Amino acid sequence: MDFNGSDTLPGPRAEDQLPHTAQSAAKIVIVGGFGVGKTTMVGSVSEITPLTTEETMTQAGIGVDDNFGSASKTATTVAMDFGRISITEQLVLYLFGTPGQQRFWFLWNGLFEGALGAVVLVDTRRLEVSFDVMGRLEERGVPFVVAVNSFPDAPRYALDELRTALDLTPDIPIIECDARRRASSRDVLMTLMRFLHSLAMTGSRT
Ligand SMILES: Nc1nc2c(ncn2[C@@H]2O[C@H](COP(=O)(O)OP(=O)(O)O)[C@@H](O)[C@H]2O)c(=O)[nH]1
Ligand SMILES: [Mg+2]
Repeated sequence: MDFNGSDTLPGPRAEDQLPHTAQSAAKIVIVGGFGVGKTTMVGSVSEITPLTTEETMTQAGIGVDDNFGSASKTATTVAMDFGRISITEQLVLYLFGTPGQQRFWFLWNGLFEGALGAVVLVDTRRLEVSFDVMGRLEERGVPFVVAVNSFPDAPRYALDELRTALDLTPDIPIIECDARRRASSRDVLMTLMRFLHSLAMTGSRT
């Protein structure tokens, strides 16, 4: 980056300014296994240019990151994705896409701090990855919904079959999505917001 010899950082861009009507903000995390579509989802739904820390996969990741089913993927998020979406004129969500790879779990404690809820993105070719992620959310008492990202070559199951396979209790919402589509990703977030609202109404947390 060229700072023209100045040691000051560029100021915020106009598109990054919060609407003046915004009154409350919530932190939402988007978690899931490697290559499941977290960066894609944050990118498709964010109203600001998302920040993404990606690095080209190196030898260091080979054999460590389970690459099955994502052979064409050459970049992986090492830190996180960050985006923002206004749900209403008053409510703004800050989105944090977090790596599911085991070697980045040390980042998780901080990333979950203050999170209102989570979206667990699931790839039906690698359901087993989701168990660890969901277990960690449960440990930390972060409520979540499950979004099944429909890849064309992934086996398709009925949602209640997936609910059973993932061992989800009946109250946890599970929906299909296409993380590349803004409307679909937005639906996922709205499902989470409705779920959080219903938990607040009943006074319970998962
Ligand atoms: N067909 C299809 N491809 C997707 C979808 N979401 C993501 N992808 C592709 O899957 C690859 C991995 O997605 P990425 O967002 O980088 O995964 P991440 O590791 O979870 O951040 C990319 O090449 C995306 O273009 C989806 O809903 N459908
Ligand atoms: Mg990513």
